[in-house]
Amino acid sequence: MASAAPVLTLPSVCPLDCPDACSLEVRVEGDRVVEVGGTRVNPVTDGFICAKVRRMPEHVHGPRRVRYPGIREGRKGEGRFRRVSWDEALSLVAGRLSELSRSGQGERILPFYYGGSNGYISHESADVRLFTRLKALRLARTVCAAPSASAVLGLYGKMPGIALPDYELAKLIVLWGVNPSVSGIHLVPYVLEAKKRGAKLVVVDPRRTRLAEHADLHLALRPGTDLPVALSVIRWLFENGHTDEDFLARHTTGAGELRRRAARWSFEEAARESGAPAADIESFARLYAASSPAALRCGWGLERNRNGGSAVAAVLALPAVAGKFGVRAGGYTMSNSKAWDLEARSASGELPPEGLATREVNMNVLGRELLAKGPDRVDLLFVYNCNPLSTMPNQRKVREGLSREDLFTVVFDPVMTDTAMYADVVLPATTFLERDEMSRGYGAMVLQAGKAVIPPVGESRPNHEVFAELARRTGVARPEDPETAAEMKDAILAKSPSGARYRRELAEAGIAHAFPGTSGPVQFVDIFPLTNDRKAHLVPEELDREAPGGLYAFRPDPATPELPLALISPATDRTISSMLGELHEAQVPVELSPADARARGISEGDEVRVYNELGEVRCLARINDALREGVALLPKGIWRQNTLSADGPNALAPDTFTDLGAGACFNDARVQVERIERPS
Ligand SMILES: Nc1nc2c(c(=O)[nH]1)N[C@H]1C(S)=C(S)[C@@H](COP(=O)(O)OP(=O)(O)OC[C@H]3O[C@@H](n4cnc5c(=O)[nH]c(N)nc54)[C@H](O)[C@@H]3O)O[C@H]1N2
Ligand SMILES: Nc1nc2c(c(=O)[nH]1)N[C@H]1C(S)=C(S)[C@@H](COP(=O)(O)OP(=O)(O)OC[C@H]3O[C@@H](n4cnc5c(=O)[nH]c(N)nc54)[C@H](O)[C@@H]3O)O[C@H]1N2
Ligand SMILES: [Mo]
Repeated sequence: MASAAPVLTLPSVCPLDCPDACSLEVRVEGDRVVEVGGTRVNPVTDGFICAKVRRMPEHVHGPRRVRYPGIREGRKGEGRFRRVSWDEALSLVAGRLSELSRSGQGERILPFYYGGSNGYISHESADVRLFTRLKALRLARTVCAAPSASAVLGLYGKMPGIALPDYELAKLIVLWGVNPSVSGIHLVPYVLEAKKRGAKLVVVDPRRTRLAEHADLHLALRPGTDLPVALSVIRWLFENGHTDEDFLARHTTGAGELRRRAARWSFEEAARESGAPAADIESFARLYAASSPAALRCGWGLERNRNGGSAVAAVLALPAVAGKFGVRAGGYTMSNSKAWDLEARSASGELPPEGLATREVNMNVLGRELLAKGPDRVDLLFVYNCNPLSTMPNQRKVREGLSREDLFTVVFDPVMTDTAMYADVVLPATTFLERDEMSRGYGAMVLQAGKAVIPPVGESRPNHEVFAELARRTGVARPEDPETAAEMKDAILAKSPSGARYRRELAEAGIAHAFPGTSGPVQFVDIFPLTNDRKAHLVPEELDREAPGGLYAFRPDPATPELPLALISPATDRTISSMLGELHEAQVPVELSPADARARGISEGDEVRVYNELGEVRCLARINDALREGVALLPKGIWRQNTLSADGPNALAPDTFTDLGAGACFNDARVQVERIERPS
């Protein structure tokens, strides 16, 4: 029977954790989302979006959607819940929160969140207000970008980078530890256009990515060895007169010290550590010295190991040393999130002074924290905007922690994630299509505000509503607190020096630009480092103190003869971190290079065990000739249904810290792979 539901096409904005911040157009029939596509409101979106967000309708209305609050029945991890009212669920949760907070045990409450949907309204706002006033533990949000943010902050004070559209003007593009074909697809057309206009392309990545197929040079280095490669290029630039002395004198500090620290890295030494041929590293150095504008897109693949912070710092020092700034498309792009002087935390309401700050927990050691006894024991875990069982290191420990019978776990999510299966209370969250949001890109330098396109599915509620209600029920709400999305948005804009302009542009065009009227800023012309003296600090003191052995000190590969393979776990085009993973039932194989597979008698489709001292994953094998020898791959964010043993790469990822920023060392996982013999 034909339905009479009206069909509407409504604008929206993608707030998911991706550089591109797409402007969307959503087709809605009655209360259902039926199609999601891109528009040109954000010029970077250019009318197209990724395949995974096109599947939002299935995510919003799918069978794994959490529609009602639930209280656990059965054992932790079984995922059986009894439907309850919001009132019952919230009074239970608020009761536990109040009990701990009022008895001076706020530090037994761990709020646990990351990006989820990256919007300003949905995190670091009403949530932080609630948990700070309850004197709960504080969370160091270090799972991603902590080492790179430390490096950028130290060298350039988070100066924004080259705008994505400017890449088409470059004569040389370097993609370093980044895979835009998957992780930010709107850069790709600009790269291909630049190539068409004669630009050279260099890719630095342990595997031959899709864009590496188009590259003039591909440095297939061993994971974790970017630092010696970058330092050897820096050494060569200094020794062969390819530095811009005038620029170094006027705009930098620490050039002499950087030169000293790079001196030991000949191309041959860098080749020995990285496995990339010395002649190729030298070709790259010569090409970089000779080309302008040279655009360097630094990604996050190189940060996720013991040397990650120093590696990013050395890579980002390249344009300063070689004098590549000062022209459009010359310089670097890392994260552009700091193009905005917007902050939800300070706008969310009055918070206790810093001096009263509670203990901070590093999210990368969630498992350890949940298993701690004594004064540091966590009694209440509140997870939102995050799926830690899939995404945090040392999965076995996280699972053990979540299994603790005396831990009270709340999971607030739109879908029944692997983590939610371990909850005592599940709360249904709206997706971004069911609530108002304001969000910015960290690649595309645009700010957009989106309105709900359908009513909340089931009884789901947006974050800000639930955290405001919990604040009321725990007695920490104040009459002047901004509560609705509109109030939050107003408060955030009101705190920003540029807020009035953003508000006007949002009202007029639905989009605000960080650098209106241009394709983007020119580094060291329009914008300068946001350091105290407006100079680039090539060996910043604070980073030098923090890094073990000092900044730019190389820590060797953790492989052993028993665990020789480096397991990397990059982004895939199926999911965004683990999000949308519920839509993928198929087995996800571990990928091996042909040589490594042959040496182990492994053929395509075999069942294998991938193991190290932390755990063992049983899965299928795929032979991939795009991987260099010695590197294995299992993508990030896979769910329990995707492997034979119901776990993923994080079962093998150590919970050690990067040299800067105490970030995650996912790609320091060293493993062995073995074929599982079938009894015949
Ligand atoms: N489709 C999709 N898009 C995403 C995401 C997603 O999960 N799916 N995630 C989003 C998030 S949260 C982030 S942080 C970004 C991340 O986006 P990217 O920076 O692209 O990050 P990764 O996919 O982790 O890794 C990029 C590349 O680094 C390579 N790599 C691994 N180890 C090393 C190394 O030691 N050195 C070098 N040079 N390369 C190495 C990998 O092979 C991979 O090709 O993407 C965002 N966009
Ligand atoms: N092995 C390995 N692991 C990795 C990485 C890696 O490279 N290798 N990369 C890491 C990186 S880069 C990142 S950023 C982290 C990300 O790790 P997570 O922060 O866990 O990210 P997601 O898997 O996207 O989980 C976000 C969750 O938030 C939910 N959500 C979305 N919108 C809302 C909302 O409005 N409200 C609420 N309450 N919930 C919402 C989604 O449904 C989803 O379950 O993963 C890390 N994990
Ligand atoms: Mo990330």
